[in-house]
Amino acid sequence: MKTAFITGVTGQDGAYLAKLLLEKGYEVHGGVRRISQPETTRLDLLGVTKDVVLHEFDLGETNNIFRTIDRVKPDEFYNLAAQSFVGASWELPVYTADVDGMAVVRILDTLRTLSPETRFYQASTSEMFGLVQEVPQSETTRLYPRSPYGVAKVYGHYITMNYRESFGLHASSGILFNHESPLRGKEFVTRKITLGLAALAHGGTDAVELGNMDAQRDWGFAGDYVEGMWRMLQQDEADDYVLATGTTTTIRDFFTFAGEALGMDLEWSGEAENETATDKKTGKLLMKVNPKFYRPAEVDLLLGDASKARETLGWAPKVDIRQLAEMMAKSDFDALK
Ligand code: NDP
Ligand code: GDR
Repeated sequence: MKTAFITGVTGQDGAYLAKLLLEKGYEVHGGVRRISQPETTRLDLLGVTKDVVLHEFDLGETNNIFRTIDRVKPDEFYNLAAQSFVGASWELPVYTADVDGMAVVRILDTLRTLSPETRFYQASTSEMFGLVQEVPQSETTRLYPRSPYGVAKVYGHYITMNYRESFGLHASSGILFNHESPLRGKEFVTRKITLGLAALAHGGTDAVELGNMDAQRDWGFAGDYVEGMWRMLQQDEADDYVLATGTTTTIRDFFTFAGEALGMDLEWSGEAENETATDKKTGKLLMKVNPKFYRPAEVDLLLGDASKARETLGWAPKVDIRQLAEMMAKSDFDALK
């Protein structure tokens, strides 16, 4: 039986990956940080909490990482934990640098010392591409991060590559484009939209307030993406791979797809700070722009080229953007019943 350790097991991807690895017969260990109220909601929703061995774990704590790896010595180590909200990274730049950047070398250096046979996965991100250099973006696209989060993740990405090249560790980075699900954190735009629309569909009156409606994202389903992570660690050679759908969508269009999934008929009017959406059927205001959600620097367009993952890993996403919007909107609608 193989053993895996997942940092960030309580997060969206951690929960889906834990379920996938359990189904594949792994012994799954996960890192949980100490907070005032232990939170295993996502693992509970997937019905796997009791099957995961949980360890007290914090990315900021070098000796804790050292002891945990010494105890578990996993066959595979997935580093999914992070301060993952781009918007918060301008308010928490030093913390984000430590947790999303420095922590990666804490783990890699411990693996090098204690468990060099362990295969390592780093959660890199399309946010590293930042200011558009080319479209679509692939493993060879120049990096130009636009947020403290993106900058920290670039360090994590390059130090993973460096430990692979310096010490021969089986260390891979997945450059994942945005992936969502009903388990997505409520602060991310897709979930904020589907939660807000579900409440409006149930008779609520609070329009969803959003920022930049023109940003474009390549959105896939988290369940598909964790399968790609696992496939990367099954290769004989470690490498870096983009996972993406190859389709990009504006925030506005995602909003429309989610609204339509709940039976709404959207009408858009105004521009920029004055943009609004209403439901033609009821006349209800569904969305208004609030500039407080604009970011100091924006990533305007993400569109990924996942040919390498398709050809080498045999990986392909199964859920398209309309299916994803519908899945999330209906899940939130049902949960509010
Ligand atoms: P989530 O925000 O849902 O989960 C983050 C996890 O990290 C949570 O389990 C959280 O714990 C944990 N965590 C945060 N800080 C620490 C810390 N100091 N020590 C230990 N654990 C900590 O993120 P996702 O599941 O969406 O993303 C997983 C990874 O993939 C992240 O690294 C993210 O940056 C990256 N990524 C995500 C993409 C996406 O679209 N989802 C795309 C590309 C990359 P707690 O539950 O206590 O908060
Ligand atoms: P992102 O996701 O920054 O791409 O990072 P997010 O959903 O936060 O933003 C996507 C785009 O939507 C615009 N936007 C808003 N965003 C939020 N959160 N709230 C709003 O009200 C709002 N209005 C418009 C944003 O400006 C942005 O352009 C996610 C995270 O999962 C990262 O961890 C991961 O690395 C990247 O995806 C790939």
